[in-house]
Parts: sequence; structure tokens; C-alpha cells
Amino acid sequence: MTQVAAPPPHKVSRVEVFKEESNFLREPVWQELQNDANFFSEAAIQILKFHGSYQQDDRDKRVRGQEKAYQFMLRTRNPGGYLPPQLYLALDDLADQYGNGTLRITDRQGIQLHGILKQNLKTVLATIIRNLGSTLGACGDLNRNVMAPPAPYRDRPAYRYAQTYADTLADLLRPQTDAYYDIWVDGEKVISVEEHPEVVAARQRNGHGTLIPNSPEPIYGTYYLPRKFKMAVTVPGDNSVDLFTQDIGLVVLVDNQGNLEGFNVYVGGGLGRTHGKEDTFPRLADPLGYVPADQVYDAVKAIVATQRDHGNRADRRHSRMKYLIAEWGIERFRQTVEGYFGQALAPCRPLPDFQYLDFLGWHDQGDGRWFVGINIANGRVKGALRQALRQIVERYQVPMRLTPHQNALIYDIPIEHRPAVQALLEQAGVVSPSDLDPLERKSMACPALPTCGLAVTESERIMPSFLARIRALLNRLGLAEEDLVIRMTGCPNGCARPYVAEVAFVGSAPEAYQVWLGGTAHQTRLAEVYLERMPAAELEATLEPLLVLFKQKRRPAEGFGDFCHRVGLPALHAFAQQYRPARTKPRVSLPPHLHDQLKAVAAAHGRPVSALVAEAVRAYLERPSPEA
Ligand code: SRM
Ligand code: SF4
Repeated sequence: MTQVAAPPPHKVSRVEVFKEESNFLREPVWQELQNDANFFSEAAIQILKFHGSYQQDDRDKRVRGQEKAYQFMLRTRNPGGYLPPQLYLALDDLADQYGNGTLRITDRQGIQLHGILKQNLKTVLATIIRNLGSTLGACGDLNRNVMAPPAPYRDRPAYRYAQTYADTLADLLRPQTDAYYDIWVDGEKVISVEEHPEVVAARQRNGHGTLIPNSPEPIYGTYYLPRKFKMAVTVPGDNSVDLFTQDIGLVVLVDNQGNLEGFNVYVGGGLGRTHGKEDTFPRLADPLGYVPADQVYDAVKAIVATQRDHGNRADRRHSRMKYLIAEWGIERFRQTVEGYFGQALAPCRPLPDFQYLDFLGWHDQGDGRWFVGINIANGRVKGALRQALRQIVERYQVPMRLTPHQNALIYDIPIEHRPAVQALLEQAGVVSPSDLDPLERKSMACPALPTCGLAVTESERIMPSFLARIRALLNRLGLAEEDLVIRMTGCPNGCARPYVAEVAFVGSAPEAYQVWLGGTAHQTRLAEVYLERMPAAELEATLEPLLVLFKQKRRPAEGFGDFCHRVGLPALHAFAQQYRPARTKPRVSLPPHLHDQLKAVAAAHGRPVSALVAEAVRAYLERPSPEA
């Protein structure tokens, strides 16, 4: 059992060196912020990520031989998606003043601003911080935004615990360096975060080698983590957070009176991969064990310390915790965690099946007030919807919870304000969940072009047309009632969590996608690669045979993902190869007056219009040729 933090490894990636030389996330960001360049050096770009910002450029504006149009993306850190009204309004203002006029709700319950110029970064960040927000640790090699089901149920204790622990775990793993506040708000001390005393005590407890002695960063140390690290806390049966895709997934367990007992802990989920590199893969989390509530911080620290000291720091493609677990096996991983934890872990408790839940529409919170879940296509808040959200938040001073499906819940709405809020939403074109196309309701796409530097093709911008085409296909095939979880990304990194969808399109070349099939409707199983490269134009031709076979051979109530998984990819390929689409009858159009005349004659003779037309055309074609 390893009990002492391992020394820094000898062969390390460049990012490890940048971290070491950064003086706990300060340099060279601080220095380069003072110069006039409109971009940062590579070292600064890497360190800036820990501050919640990515250097990007507008890829629509790239011109060969000319400097890129550099701009910055900022991502907020909102545990459980909580967004106070003051912060929402500030972000909304910033989007117009310094960004691209949109807000982008992320699938980890944060907000991204795009298009910020370097000279404005400090103003924008300072505004966010002064309005109760933070971007610290939204990106970089450390614990990212902690997710929780967004539903603000006041009368369901498990939901409240999940949200509370998302907050406290985020606090536990918050970087302790002063660099963030020094750089962005000149060290202003007005910004002090009220932490729960138990969190403070847990952070300082060094029972079994979980802490780095004498470091300003007691949990992370100089090198922080080998790679990004993701956590979610949920309640039994609620998979709104895609629990099994997280590095650590916690499930709140309460007794019959609603008192917190402890947590089931799952570890080693993660989705990023690289095309053509089989040693990179998506992976679902394994059960690690059950932890009583008063030991959960120590258990999380033990897992983090295991990844910190044993994760791969040489090759960033293999440095996520999922690869450590895949390499060691869960038993060795568990033993190592138990070493840091100081005791054996109990087995996980049995749980009910997990469900996809999105909380759209109006719901009683359980305290006399209401919340409304609003579908926001791919999380992009713009136009009339953006105005409506602003009006609602401004007028009623109500908070939001952003959802893991890139949507927003507005809550704490008194019953008397419900009609007015509903009217504002309707004016902005928000339809009730029952009128929303289920394909759109359940789909997600990542931003991809033009902002993401890693995109190989479109995602967010092309998803609406893909959904419309799939809807038309389903209707044509007599499958109008089906709903599918469809997800899309512009590259294989997996940002819209495609590998747990029923159908996924993963950018593999310009205007071409790898096709994944066979995840469940509730994101509890990995999908598999059906096609390596589907040109976007071949969407219908690719899906039609699969949907036809589904219609013929599905079991009662079986969903498309489960069907694909049951029959298997070879059977799907075999059917698709021999499939010939039913020939549609050729159509010839007639001028309306001729059509009306034909209809009248057909009615008078009691014959179908088509028979009359066929007779007339045959007579014409069979007439003797004038030249003969
Ligand atoms: Fe992501 C990198 C957007 C959730 C896996 N992700 C990126 C970057 C920052 C591109 C870059 O590195 O230059 C993207 C910025 C695009 C843009 O222009 O805005 C980006 N990721 C997103 C968001 C906004 C997608 C969305 O549609 O909401 C999500 C932000 C969440 C947040 O608030 O923190 C987002 N990214 C995810 C998820 C899903 C999740 O976390 O639940 C994943 C898969 C789960 C996982 O991490 O295993 C994910 N993003 C990646 C990866 C691959 C990581 C890996 O293990 O290989 C990268 C690339 C990297 O890290 O090298 C990446
Ligand atoms: Fe960019 Fe790829 Fe993530 Fe999409 S999946 S946002 S293209 S990194």
C-alpha cells in the first residue's frame, strides 16, 4: 500500500514543466497579461486553463498567411449548476460588452463566454468574481465543476444532499493558491469564500499521505493532477449527471427519515479518445465501495491522491484516471485507495436502475414555489430566448440551475408569478416539453466550429439539420413515435458525452462522422462504433436500413439503442448491405386546372385519377408516329 506522496516523475510531459515553473499558477500568465500582444505563449496558455480560460481563434475568420483572430473562451465553475441572479445578469452583460453576444450553457452545468479579447480578459474575469462567480478550476489539471442533479426539490432530502455535497466537494478540491485573486482582482480580499468548517478540517487532515507536506497546495502540490478530473454527486435512480462517465461518481444514500447515511462511490469513467489509437478509449466507472457520510471527504482525498501520485504524467493521452484503473484493475486500485484512506471500503449498496431525467417544464419544488425547466438547443442562449431569460431573472430576481443537458431551470418562482413567467417564455418561442420534438429534447452537441481548436468538423451548428433529417426519416418509415438520445461532437474528445448515447455522430473528417450505436436510453452502457466515416450527405442512407430492421424485429417497448446492442453490429451491417430501399413511385406534376379537370372526369366515370392518366399517356405514346 502506498502511503507517501511519490516524488515527481523523471520523464514528464511539457505541461508538467509549465506547472512546476508557474509558481502555483501565477506565471507566465501574470507577466504576459501586461504586454500588448493579443495572444499568450504556450506555457501561459496551459496555465491560463487553470484560471478557466482557453485561448482560441475564430476559425471562420482564418486566412492563410495571416495572423489568427485570437480570442478567449471563459468557463464558469458552478457546482450543481447554481447561478445566482446577480451572476447571470453580469454574464449576460459581459456577453454583449466583450463576448460574441451569446452565453453557452455547458453539459457540466457551467457557462462559457466566447470571443473575449486578451485586453479585456482582466475586466471580464474581475466582473465575474465581483458578481459572486468564479472560473478558477473550470479548466486545467484539477477537479473540474462538480455536477449534481439540478432539480431544486426542497422536500426530497437526497436531492438537497447531492447539491450540498457538490458544493462542499468543490470547496475541498479548490486550488489554494492566491494567484487567481492576485492576477484578476489585484489580491482583493473582499472575496472570501465561506467554507464549511468540516471541509477546512478535512483539507488539512493528513492521515495517510493524502497531503503534500508544507505545500501551499496541500492536496494538489506543485504539479496539480496529471490531467483534468471530474466528479458528480447524484441520488439513487437519477442519471441526469451521466454518472458512469465521471472520474468519481457519488450516490447519496439516505435512511427512511431522509437522514444522510453515506455514499456509493464509483470510479474511472471518462470518454476522451483519439481516432485510430486503440489504446485510447471511453470507459464507464466501476463500483469502488460504500463510504459513511462522515468519511466521504477522506475517501475522495484518497482517490485524488492515488491519481495524483500514480497517474501517468509522461503521456497526456494516457493520464486520465480511467487509464490507471484499466492498467491496474479495480482491485489494485481499490487497495491503493484504501492505503490512503486508512481502512477497507465496504461494498457498494444495491441501487435501483438509473434513469435519464431532464426536469423540463413546470414542477412544484415542494415548498410552495415552482421551478421551470427550459430547453435550450445545444445550450446556446441567444436572441429572443436570451432576452426572455434576462427579463425573468431581472424582474423576479430568481436563481437558476444549469443542467447537465445544456438546459436551464429557473426556480424559487412564487405561484403568483408563474403565469407572467410562462407568458415571457412563450413569447420567446419556448414550447412545453410535450410539444417539443423528443429528438431535440434529448440531443446534445458540443460547440466545435468555429471556436474549438480541436474540432475536425461541425457539431452545434449542424445538429439542428441532422435532427430535422432524422425526424423526416422516422416519419417516413412509420416510426414517428420513437424518441432517441442522439449526441454529436466535432472530434473524438467526447465533450457531448456521445459514447453513452443511443446514436452518436463523432467528427472524423471534414463533413464526415464516425457513427456509434447501442448505448442505452439512460446512458448506462457504452455504445460501439458502427461506421468509421459517414459523409454527412449519407445520413439517411446510413440510418434507413437500421431503422427498418428495428421496426421489423424490435421487441415490445424496446428502444433503438437496446435493439442495436441486442442484435449486434455484425447483424446490422449484414442487413444494411443487402438492403434496397423500397422504390418510391415516380411523380409527375400537372398544372392545377388540368388536375381539377381530370379529377372531375375521374369522379364522373367512377375511376381513379391515376388510371385515367395512365390510359391517356399510354394512348399518346402508342399513337402512330407522324414520320412513319
Ligand atoms: Fe470538453 C477539450 C468543450 C465537456 C472531454 N472541451 C475541450 C475544449 C476546451 C477544446 C480545447 O481543449 O481546446 C472545448 C472548448 C470548445 C469551445 O469552443 O467552447 C471543450 N467540453 C466542452 C463543453 C463546453 C462541451 C459542451 O457542449 O458543453 C463542455 C464543458 C464542460 C464544463 O463546463 O466543464 C465539455 N469535455 C466535456 C466532457 C463531458 C463531461 O465532462 O461531462 C468530456 C468527456 C468526459 C471526459 O472528460 O472524459 C470532455 N474536452 C474533452 C477532452 C478529452 C479529454 C480526455 O480525457 O482525452 C478535451 C481535450 C483535452 O482535454 O485534451 C476537451
Ligand atoms: Fe471541441 Fe472535440 Fe470537444 Fe467538440 S468534442 S468541443 S470538437 S474538443
